[in-house]
Amino acid sequence: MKLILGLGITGLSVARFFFKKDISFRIADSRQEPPMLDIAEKESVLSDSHFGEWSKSLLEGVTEIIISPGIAEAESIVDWSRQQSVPIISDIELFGRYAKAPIIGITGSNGKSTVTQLLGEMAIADGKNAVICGNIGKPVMDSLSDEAELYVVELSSYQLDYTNKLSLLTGVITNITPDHLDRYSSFSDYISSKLSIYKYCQFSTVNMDLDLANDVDGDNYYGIELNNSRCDFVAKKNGSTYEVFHKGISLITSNDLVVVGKHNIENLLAALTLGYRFGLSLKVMIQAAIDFKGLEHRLEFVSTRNNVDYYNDSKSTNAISTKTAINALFEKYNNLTLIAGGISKKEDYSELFQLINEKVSAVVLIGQCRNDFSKQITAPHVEVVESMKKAVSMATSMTEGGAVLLSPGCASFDMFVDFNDRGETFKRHVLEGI
Ligand code: UMA
Ligand code: ADP
Repeated sequence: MKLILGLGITGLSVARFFFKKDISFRIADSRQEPPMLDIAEKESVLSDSHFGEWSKSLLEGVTEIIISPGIAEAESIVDWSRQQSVPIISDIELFGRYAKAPIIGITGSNGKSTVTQLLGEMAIADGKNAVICGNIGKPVMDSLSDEAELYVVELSSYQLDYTNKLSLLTGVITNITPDHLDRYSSFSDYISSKLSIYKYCQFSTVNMDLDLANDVDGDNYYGIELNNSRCDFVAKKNGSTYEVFHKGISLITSNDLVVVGKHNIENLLAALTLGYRFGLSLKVMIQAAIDFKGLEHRLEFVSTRNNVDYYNDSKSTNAISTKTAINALFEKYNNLTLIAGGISKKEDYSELFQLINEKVSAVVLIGQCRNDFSKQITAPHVEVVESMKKAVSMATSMTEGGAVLLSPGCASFDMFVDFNDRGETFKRHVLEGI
């Protein structure tokens, strides 16, 4: 008997799979009414289900546990399972047992979803039946297909933590900066979690700009401003333009792209290196990069009103991604108003505050940390408001020409369902012209 822990989208996808395969399973969630309960009931995939506090009896007769990534190691059920030597695996490990096509894995603190989507679009443009899945929002167990020719899978550190066995054609860590430190006892534990991806790679793809690059025994490398002969793909800056090269041959410049910023060049280099290893055509990958509009809520251009451009970067939930957004837009605008705040993470925000003080003309703060942040920001104009509606109207009144950027650098759950809800709310107020 298998035990599925968690009835979110991961648990539901695993339950559907076991139900279809006639594999007996029990499912448990520590909430009385887990998020996917209604759907699971409608699909009639549940029989042995338990909701509410974990109990040891859940483990009776269980030979393997498939755990949802949101359930921390510190939960009692994990501890009991370890004591009783019941193996715990991720949905990713289960997926690896059944996937017949090559798998490319993408992890990192920021840029995972963007690289996953871009690489998937490159493969599809090259005529491959490529499936984009994983932490990006589509559970891997809902994505298995006999027709798939390639799986492009976004992997979170949580998923990697519960993975023991997996075979990836290639994989990459886009970057590593402090994140999710509520789940890890130290930054070095988080780094180890990310680095574990390379244990599973037949060919390791390495970002040479990563501090740990020299510790990894890589097969394919990329980087910015590098004259390293080991690099397959590099980008060089000329004025405010980046030019991308493959083995010395110029392929594309940043002026050809819809997405902006150095980080998106880095994301492009990652996708090119992974795609080239799989055997995608360079020409097709470059055209797909030109056509790539970027993902919603990631430095997404919303609209221009009264000579002000509005950008939605709601997916920014940590300091580094807000720094990245400010740096990217500062290359284009010298008048920048930032909307930030929410639930701050357990990380050091001092470098972000310094950058804001140097480059941002006005700041509007929202959310739980707004008063705390306001004490540390000395930009010329700082306002603290209660709602997104007020934040947009305040930012609009403070900005004459230039750009307004929503890039919270914090989690959204104090005011919104999630980052999607936060971004949609921002866009609605911008488009309503408040
Ligand atoms: N649960 C418990 N007890 C707990 C914690 C959770 O019972 O102590 C239950 C919850 O009640 C919930 C269930 O576990 O019903 C599922 O939880 P989950 O948090 O693992 O969520 P899923 O809906 O299965 O979504 C997960 C990922 N969520 C997390 O890692 C927190 C999704 O990533 C991912 O898209 C999805 O699997 C498909 O692979 C989200 C995310 O925020 C977007 N990821 C983090 C990030 O990107 O930074 C890692
Ligand atoms: P992830 O899936 O790792 O959270 P996303 O592609 O969804 O990454 O982007 C999350 C946030 O990080 C967005 O604010 C985006 O603008 C920013 N970002 C995207 N790529 C990078 C990168 N390579 N380096 C730093 N920040 C990035």
